[in-house]
Amino acid sequence: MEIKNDLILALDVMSESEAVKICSDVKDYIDTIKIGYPLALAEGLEIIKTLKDQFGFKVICDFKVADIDATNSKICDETFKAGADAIICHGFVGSDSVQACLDMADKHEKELFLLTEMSHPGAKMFLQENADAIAKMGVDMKITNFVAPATRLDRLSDIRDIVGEDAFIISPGVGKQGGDGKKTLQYSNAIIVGRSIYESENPKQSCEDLIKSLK
Ligand code: NUP
Repeated sequence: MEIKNDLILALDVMSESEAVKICSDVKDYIDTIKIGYPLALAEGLEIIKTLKDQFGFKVICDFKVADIDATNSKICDETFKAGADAIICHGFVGSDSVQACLDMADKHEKELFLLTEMSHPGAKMFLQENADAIAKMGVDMKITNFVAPATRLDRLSDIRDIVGEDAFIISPGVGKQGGDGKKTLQYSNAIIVGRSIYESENPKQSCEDLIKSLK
């Protein structure tokens, strides 16, 4: 996936009007947005098409799909039918659940991102000790897109080693969660940034400043 300025906007705002306002502000700098449950639950899956049609963005749906295989298939099918270019799934549920997501992504000729270790402190409780195995499972399943944390560069580096140079890693946790964008991009292909852009007084300026800081 080609991502302009190696920057994905996490659009966790709670209404279409806020979403459209932020997107209008940053559209010159961004071509890929990530939508999660906050906006999708507030506005419905139609928001995907609305933003794609209005701004021409690629849309990654961060639904952290984590159910049994049959249910994962249905979740992914609906999400791709609604226009998503990619979906994020969890790996801890095991390979059958992840394979269901992968099969549905293939069927729609769209992309799947496998979440390995999460970026927040709580990820150390259960997820961290299994994250390498999750990444390895992804490699064995021929998955090429991964999500790994900007908040722990040592772990991001470990995960890069496991998935290999040709894999595509996107990393949340820059800005509000404490991660550094430029350092993250030593290991990652793109950063995911939410609040430090959409909560800013001037999202356009924040975006511009952030992109400068990555160079
Ligand atoms: O490990 C993860 N950490 C994380 O923050 C996996 C994620 N998908 N996210 C998401 O990235 C989170 O739900 C939010 O949408 C975004 C980070 O936003 P912010 O901390 O920059 O506001």
